[in-house]
Amino acid sequence: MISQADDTIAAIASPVTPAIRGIVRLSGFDCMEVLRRMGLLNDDPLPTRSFRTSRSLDLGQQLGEIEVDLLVWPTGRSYTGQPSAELHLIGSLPLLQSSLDRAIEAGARPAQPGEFTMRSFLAGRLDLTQAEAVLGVIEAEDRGTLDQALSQLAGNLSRPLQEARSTLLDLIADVEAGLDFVDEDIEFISDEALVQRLAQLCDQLNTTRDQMDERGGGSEAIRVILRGLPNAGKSRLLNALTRSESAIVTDQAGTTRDLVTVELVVRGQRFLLIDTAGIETREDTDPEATISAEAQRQATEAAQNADVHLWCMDASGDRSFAELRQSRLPIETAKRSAELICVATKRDLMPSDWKAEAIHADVAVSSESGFGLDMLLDRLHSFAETRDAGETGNVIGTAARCRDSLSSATQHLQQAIVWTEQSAGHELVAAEMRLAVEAIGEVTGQVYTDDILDRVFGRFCIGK
Ligand SMILES: Nc1nc2c(ncn2[C@@H]2O[C@H](COP(=O)(O)OP(=O)(O)OP(=O)(O)O)[C@@H](O)[C@H]2O)c(=O)[nH]1
Ligand SMILES: [Mg+2]
Repeated sequence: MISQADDTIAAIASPVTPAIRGIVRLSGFDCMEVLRRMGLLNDDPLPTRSFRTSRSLDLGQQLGEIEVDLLVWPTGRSYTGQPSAELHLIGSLPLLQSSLDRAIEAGARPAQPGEFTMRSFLAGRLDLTQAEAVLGVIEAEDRGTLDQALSQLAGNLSRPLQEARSTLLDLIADVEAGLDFVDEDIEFISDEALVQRLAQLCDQLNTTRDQMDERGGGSEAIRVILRGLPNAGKSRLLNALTRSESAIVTDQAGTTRDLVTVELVVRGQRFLLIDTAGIETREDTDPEATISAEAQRQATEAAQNADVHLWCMDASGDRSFAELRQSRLPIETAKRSAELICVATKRDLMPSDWKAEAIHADVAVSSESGFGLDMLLDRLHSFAETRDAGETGNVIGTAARCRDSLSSATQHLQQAIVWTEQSAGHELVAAEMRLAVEAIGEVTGQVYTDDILDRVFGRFCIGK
């Protein structure tokens, strides 16, 4: 991806749904030449500043000539740090597509996902955390994520890290300068002062990492809600999974009223299991009607924020998941990224050759014998892994990546402190400090590998 970072790329940069206006974006070294070949610019010398003008673009026999608003950044002073342009036209897909085709005929190449943003990053316009934030803004599903992405874009995350990095570079300079004068016993910084400064930096990095966690990074617990009819065995399943007696279990339908939330950690991944009242509607004349209605309201509200829905059904009953699955009713009002897992409960009450598929369930479990609980935990864990891989939570991707790098940075700093305290020699101390600088740099993009770049930019949509 990096080797060809200055050829001219083009893409439709607006949503490909009908809209009033649509945008075709171009960027690259010979972008102005491409515009000339498209008949949008003549041979006159261009101004050095960006400009906007109206032009007509010939889209061939069928579509004819259309009016476009042309925005041009003739020099490197653009978002991508390269000569760039945007064609604003009516947001009809055939027109946008033909305009793009014209650009490609004129020498541009179709852009890869994220390629515009990557160029911006390579030009030093954005650091990696900001680039991921752009992705966050593009993909933000809800208000909270959007705010988070925007504040990240504003450098909320990268600024303290840039500062820490530059302080650390200054300190390295002091330590290394001392190495040159080691025979003359000249010290640029005393060991005590160095240890103190390194410890401060560790604190600073830890604070940034904690802030990231608070903002809902990779360690954010996955909310798993247990739902189903009364007596389906939800509460007992919660207890079995968490090896606790957190929820009351009885053979009476309608036992659970309040939400019961218990934390569960599976191989390092945090989950919040939420037990709910069984789904029911009571007659108004029922003395329990008000309590029941409130319990239902709480359960529905919790369901809207859940990431995983464990829909429980008694295997020994005569119901099946077939209809539920088809209607997707259980997660109709849930988050777009929510996952539905259909759980057949009370497996121990069924013959040994009975299979979960008999009632179209994903897994069969028994809270009595423990059957299937591991399989269910595996399902939850793999959901967490896919989510962290960035398929649904892009800001989480940043946070997880940053957390690893920051942990590695603090480890190196701590090692530098140990070497200093043991008077192990300033060469070793400086080497650890350099490793810490690299680790911080991975976050802010000063040091980057193709692997990281591909991970970050590969997730963008084309045209961004
Ligand atoms: N044999 C057997 N009984 C179970 C199992 N799971 C639950 N039960 C029984 O089924 C009854 C209902 O269990 P609960 O866990 O309270 O059911 P619930 O879905 O929480 O019910 P509500 O809170 O009323 O909605 C209890 O008598 C449990 O002991 C199981 O795996 N095997
Ligand atoms: Mg219950």
